[in-house]
Amino acid sequence: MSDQTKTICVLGLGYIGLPTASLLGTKGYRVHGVDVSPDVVATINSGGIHIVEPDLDILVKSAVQSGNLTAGLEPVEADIFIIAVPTPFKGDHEPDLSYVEQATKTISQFIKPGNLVILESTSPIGTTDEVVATILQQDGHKVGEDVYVAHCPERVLPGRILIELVQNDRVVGGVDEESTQVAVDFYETFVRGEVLATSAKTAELVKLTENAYRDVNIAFANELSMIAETEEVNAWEVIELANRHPRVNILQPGPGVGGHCIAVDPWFIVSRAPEQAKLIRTAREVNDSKPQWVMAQVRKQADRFKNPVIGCLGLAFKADVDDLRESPALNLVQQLQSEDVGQVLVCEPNLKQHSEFELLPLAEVIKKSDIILLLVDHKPFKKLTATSLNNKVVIDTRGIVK
Ligand code: SAJ
Repeated sequence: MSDQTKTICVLGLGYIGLPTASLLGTKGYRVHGVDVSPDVVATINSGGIHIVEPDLDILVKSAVQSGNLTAGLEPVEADIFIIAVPTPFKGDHEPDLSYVEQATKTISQFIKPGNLVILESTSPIGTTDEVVATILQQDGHKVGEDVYVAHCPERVLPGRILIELVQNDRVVGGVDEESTQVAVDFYETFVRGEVLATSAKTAELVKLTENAYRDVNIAFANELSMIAETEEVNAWEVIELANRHPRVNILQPGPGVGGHCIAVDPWFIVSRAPEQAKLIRTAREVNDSKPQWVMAQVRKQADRFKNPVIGCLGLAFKADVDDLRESPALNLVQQLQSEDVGQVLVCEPNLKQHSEFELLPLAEVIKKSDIILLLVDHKPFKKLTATSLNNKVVIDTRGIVK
């Protein structure tokens, strides 16, 4: 059987599962996507999407119209199963693997000899073997003999998902050599980057390392921005000039680190190696403390007004997405509201509505506010200039107002 006549079942139709399922659908595979939300399933079956991501609407529509992508609440038999469910943390930053366990149990009854099971969810070291392979084995499947299990962590950047899904190199680690090879062969059918073979455990740590590395580097920028503010110098100018050194490349400060990846994954390393992971833990703490520092800045400015109106620009966790998960911007706006620091007005151009806040047009927020709190570097906000905000107090956490 040629690869493209194979059937694929994708578990989880979120930011990774849906782009992957629709891409594979347009590459000729017959794909069935599974999600626990009836609304998500209905939206996709009608050719629509429930998340904001450039060009995803076109891809999903085309995959659904060709008949190669269907969605449902239950899995179906398939040649390849891809698990792309969330791996959040719970309690004191301990990994919550219940979605991976549940997904594995759900597909177990549909698995036949010759099938390949891939875990794409970012996972703590050992998950592919100790959770996925172990559950399948307990259910009577002969992992390594006639069922192949591998980890291939997703590494796409929200906002560039469809480009990076194809162009990025992929790291593929099986629970045994044959599983690795079968999974590598599959990814090579649609990835233009290199597909790099390793073990499942190494692939797990590679992925966590990538996000911890970025977190540590953002923490450096955030720490620097707080130092610069105390010294009354512009942190972004410092960084721009320091980056003119051939071996320096500092990232950008912001109101904190959000999203379901970078703010979460480093904890998977810390929880497994608490003694050794000192720098990784500190970076997490620095980034997590940044919203409180911004909060203090807003309070200080708000004290200058009798009835301050605070215009908050952006709720999403980063530029040009609608994703609110772990968003420092959203947390800050919620805190400003609950602590009654002033009247809060909100503009979030990537959302149609929000359950807690009325979303207003940018011009209206600017006109009515005393303080402009710039939280996300969305494209429309990048056009703002000091002149257009001339009589306002501006707290620019992203350093974008010219
Ligand atoms: N951020 C800054 N300053 C920066 C860069 C980012 O404050 O210079 C903030 C963003 O505003 C955001 C957070 O960090 O709140 C994370 O944003 P991001 O763009 O760095 O990363 P994500 O979470 O969108 O995607 C990351 C990517 N990982 C790496 O770049 C190493 C992506 O490739 C992964 O696939 C993704 O995590 C994931 O799913 O794990």
